[in-house]
Parts: sequence; C-alpha cells; structure tokens
Amino acid sequence: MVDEALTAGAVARRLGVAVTTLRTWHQRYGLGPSQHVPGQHRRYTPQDMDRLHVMRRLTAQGVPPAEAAAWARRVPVPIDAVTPAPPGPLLFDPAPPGSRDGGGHTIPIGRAGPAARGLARAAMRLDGPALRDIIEMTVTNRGVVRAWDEVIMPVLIGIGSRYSDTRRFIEVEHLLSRSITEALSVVPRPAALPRVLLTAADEEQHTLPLEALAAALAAQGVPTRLLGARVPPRALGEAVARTGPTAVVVWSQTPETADTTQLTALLTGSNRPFLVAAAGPGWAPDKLPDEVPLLGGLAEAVRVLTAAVAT
Ligand code: B12
Repeated sequence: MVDEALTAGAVARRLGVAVTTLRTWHQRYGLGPSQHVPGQHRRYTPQDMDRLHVMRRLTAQGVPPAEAAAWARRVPVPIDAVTPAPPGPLLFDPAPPGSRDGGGHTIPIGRAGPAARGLARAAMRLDGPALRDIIEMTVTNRGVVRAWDEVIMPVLIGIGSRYSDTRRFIEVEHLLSRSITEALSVVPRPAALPRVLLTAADEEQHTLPLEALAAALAAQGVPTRLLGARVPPRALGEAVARTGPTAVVVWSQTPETADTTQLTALLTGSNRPFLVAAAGPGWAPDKLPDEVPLLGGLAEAVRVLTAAVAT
C-alpha cells in the first residue's frame, strides 16, 4: 500500500503556507499530524489534509483562526478513507498581494469584523459555497442572533447601500440572500406544534429577518410557522383562523407595504391572537395601533415571542 501520509514540509508546499504556520495551527488549534510511526516524525494523513484545506480556505477569507479551526475540526473523518483529496488549487484564493479590494468592488461593512469582511468578499466574488460555509460556521459558533447582528446584517445593509449608490450588484445581493436563506434553514426545528406565525406584509418581498427570527426561535426550542413573502391580508386572516396562533409578527421593510389595516384586521378578527407585533423599518411607530408593539431587533423579538408563548 502506498503511504499517503505527508511530512510537514510537503503539506506546507501543497497548501502554500509556511511550515511555522502549520506548527502554530498544530500547537494552538490541534490541527496537527495524526499518523505516528515509532522513531519518525508524525505525518499528515489525508483526513488531516482535509481539515487543513478548510483551515487554509477560511483564514484566507479573513475568518479569525480560532473560528476557522473550530470549523476545520468538524470536518468528518471517514473511518477507512485512504485516498487523499486531490491537492488542486485553493478553492477561494485570497486577494493577491497589493490588490485593492476597494474601489468599485467592496461592500461597506463599517466596523463589523473579519467574518463579515470574509462574507462581503465572498458575496462580491459570487462564491456560493464560501457564502454558505461562512454563514453556517458563524451560526454554529456564535448562535443565530449574534451571527445575524454581527455578520449577516452589516453585509446586507452594506450591499443595500452599494445598490442604492450604483444601481448595480443585484446579482450579488440575490446570491447572498439565497445563501442566507439556505444556511438559516438548516438550523434544526423543534418538532412541537408552532404557536408563532411569522409573515411578510402584503406585497412585501423582504423575508430574511423573519427567516433569522424563525431560526433564532428554533434554537430556543420555539417552533414557528413562516408564511413568507407578499401575504395578502385575506390569506393571513385565513392562516390565523386555521392555525390559531398565540403570536403573529408582520414584517414591513419599506413604508409602501406598511398598511396598518392588516394589523387592525388581526386585532378585530374573531381569532385574535394574544400578541400581534409589527417588525421592520417600514412601520411608522406613531401610526401603529396601541396594542401592537414594534419589535426593534432580533434579540428583542426572540425575547418577546419566547415570553408570549410561555404564557
Ligand atoms: C435582500 C434585499 C432584497 C431582497 C429580499 C430577499 C429576501 N428573501 O428577503 C429582494 C431582491 C427581494 C429585494 C427586493 C426589493 N428591495 Co430590497 N433590499 C434587500 C437588502 C439588501 C436586505 C434586506 C434585509 O433583509 N434587511 C434587514 C436588515 C439587514 O436591515 P434593516 O431592516 O435595515 O435592519 C434594521 C431593523 O430592521 C432592525 N432589524 C434587523 N434585523 C431584524 C430582525 C428582526 C426580527 C427585527 C424585529 C428587527 C430587525 O435592526 C436594524 C437596525 O435598525 C436591503 C438593504 C437594507 N438596508 O435592509 C434592501 C432594501 C431594503 N431594498 C430596497 C428596495 C428599493 C427594494 C425593491 C423596491 C427593489 C426593486 N426596485 O424591486 C424591492 C422591494 C419589493 C417589495 N415590495 O418588497 C431598499 C429600500 C429603500 C427604502 N427604504 O424604501 C433597500 C434599503 C436597499 C437600498 N438601500 O436601496 N430586496
């Protein structure tokens, strides 16, 4: 049998990193060589290489090493895998030295950290697998609320402002949105019957904040029913009548969709939920019915809804 295991030097060459970097990844993050032959230096097995490829890719995207390593350590190790992954080029090369990632091709993310920067860069490269990786990894490591507030939301707001400045990058925004949807949907959902109904307002196409809310509540053990985009008042009324939710959240992103009659219809209907809440920047706080709170952020929404269904 051919010995597939590699020395540190060979691994460093394949990955394009310094041997000292490999040593740091070993000592600090436990991503070391696992094949031990008595009397010889340890060697890197194909499974070790799989982990190191993930580590290399994520750190190149700007993900902090500790987070990247946590992700790399999750790479499944097939019990009897003997074939190494083809060395190949890196899937996601870092920007070449000296290249300016700015100018017309950056998403402004303000003071958000390296993970948000990595996400913004992957979005601009239209790199779907990297987008999924970064979002799933961030959700796993930080939880849904922090992943949304610290990483996903700044990039969404940034791409929104790029769009309004340039009328460009719709393709970037679409792929990013799609990747967020996919990554949030893999957060496991509780099996219990949902008592929370989440819906976009009539003609409202923005749903990502509700998808984040559904995932964040699921992580707290609270199941939800998410109707999605552009729900006409009549359809919402029928959904409420059929499912009798304890709480309903209606999202409006822009003033055009913030017709408060869709809220009053819920308050005056025969199946009035215990809580009807508005969410999103479309709603004007002073125009909302007194009984309808405006949820200000994801963490607050999780708190209010968890409390509502605990009653
Ligand atoms: C993704 C996106 C889309 C996607 C949505 C995909 C999806 N599945 O949701 C698509 C392509 C469908 C889309 C369509 C449109 N979009 Co759009 N879109 C966005 C983008 C980039 C992100 C939207 C989002 O998720 N925002 C949520 C968070 C990230 O942002 P936020 O709402 O500002 O967050 C604040 C609060 O809401 C709160 N918050 C944040 N998260 C949460 C979560 C919860 C649960 C709560 C309670 C609160 C909360 O905290 C924040 C700080 O106060 C925004 C940019 C932006 N700034 O939002 C543009 C943006 C909202 N879109 C815009 C526009 C113009 C449109 C279109 C009209 C474009 C067009 N010509 O067709 C259509 C709208 C059609 C319609 N009737 O709905 C404008 C709206 C301008 C305005 N104020 O009127 C924006 C702001 C972009 C821009 N700068 O021009 N869009």
